Amino acid sequence: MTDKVKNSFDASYPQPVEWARELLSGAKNVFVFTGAGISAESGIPTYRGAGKGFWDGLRVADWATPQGFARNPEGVWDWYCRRRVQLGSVRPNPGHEALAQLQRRIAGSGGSFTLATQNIDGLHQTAGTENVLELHGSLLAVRCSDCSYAETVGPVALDSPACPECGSRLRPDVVWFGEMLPQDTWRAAEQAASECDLLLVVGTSAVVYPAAGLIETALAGGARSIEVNPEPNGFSGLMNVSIRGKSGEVLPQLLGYR
Ligand code: BJW
Repeated sequence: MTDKVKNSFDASYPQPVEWARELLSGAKNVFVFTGAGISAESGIPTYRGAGKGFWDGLRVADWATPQGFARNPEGVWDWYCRRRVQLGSVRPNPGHEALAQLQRRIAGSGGSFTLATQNIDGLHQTAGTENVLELHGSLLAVRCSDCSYAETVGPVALDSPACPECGSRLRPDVVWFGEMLPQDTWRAAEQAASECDLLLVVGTSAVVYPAAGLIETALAGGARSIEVNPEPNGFSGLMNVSIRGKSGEVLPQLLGYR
């Protein structure tokens, strides 16, 4: 692979998709970091963005913080139940599927592939990606507010939120603002980001920390970088290649699966 790496806005360089393909073909350790945008074409709204984020007009502090849950446990529980049930009718899209195939291709050629997602919808796993690092937990699981009890429940509504082990209140197994990320998952993601030679960032506004810091970790380690997003984020200027488009269309094209 050529030593020259330039931003895709450089007119003397190939089209972003071709250039990104070249970076990918020379990569041995790939780290993929995804956000809500990859599931948008599956019908799950993103969090942010005027007129298109499902948090538009919602007081986040009421729904996605431990304090909000403490004030209104039943309302918050029901809100998450409704969102969990909706997951029963969504399917992975070609973007999720292309990444699952990329993992198989890289594993088959002796390389390493790690996917860390901020998403809580389980669609990477349904598409076939293995060992997904769920940085913000899972909407398909619940856990106890007090003890270590946790359970995967699938896309169902539960009306009895008492822990079967200690009787305390169950809660969604997601990470709310002000809460620590699951530490083993976080450590694994940091290690993979620091060791990768290719970073692929898909469908995130990259404003939520510490997750977004994985981008900085990978870049600080010298990784080449590709982003796929219809819109720029705060890290776009640092990427080697920025592909402006929907991940369900771009990823199959980029990865050669369509
Ligand atoms: C497409 C597309 C298509 C559209 N194709 N793309 C440092 C600095 C400042 C603040 C902090 C900091 N460190 C910590 C903080 C506080 C806070 C934070 O980051 N706040 C910022 C928002 C200011 N972080 C935390 O509180 C975290 N915990 C923590 O730091 O603990 C440390 C600690 C704790 C206690 C004591 C001491 C220290 C926890 C963060 C938890 C985030 N949880 C949520 C909610 C999950 C549950 C739920 O769903 O209800 O996770 S927030 C929400 O945002 C969700 C997401 O995973 C996360 C990221 O969003 P994402 O994925 O980027 O989505 P969007 O909507 O923002 O962007 C979508 C993108 O897709 C856009 O770019 C579109 O263009 C694109 N797109 N269509 C491709 N078709």
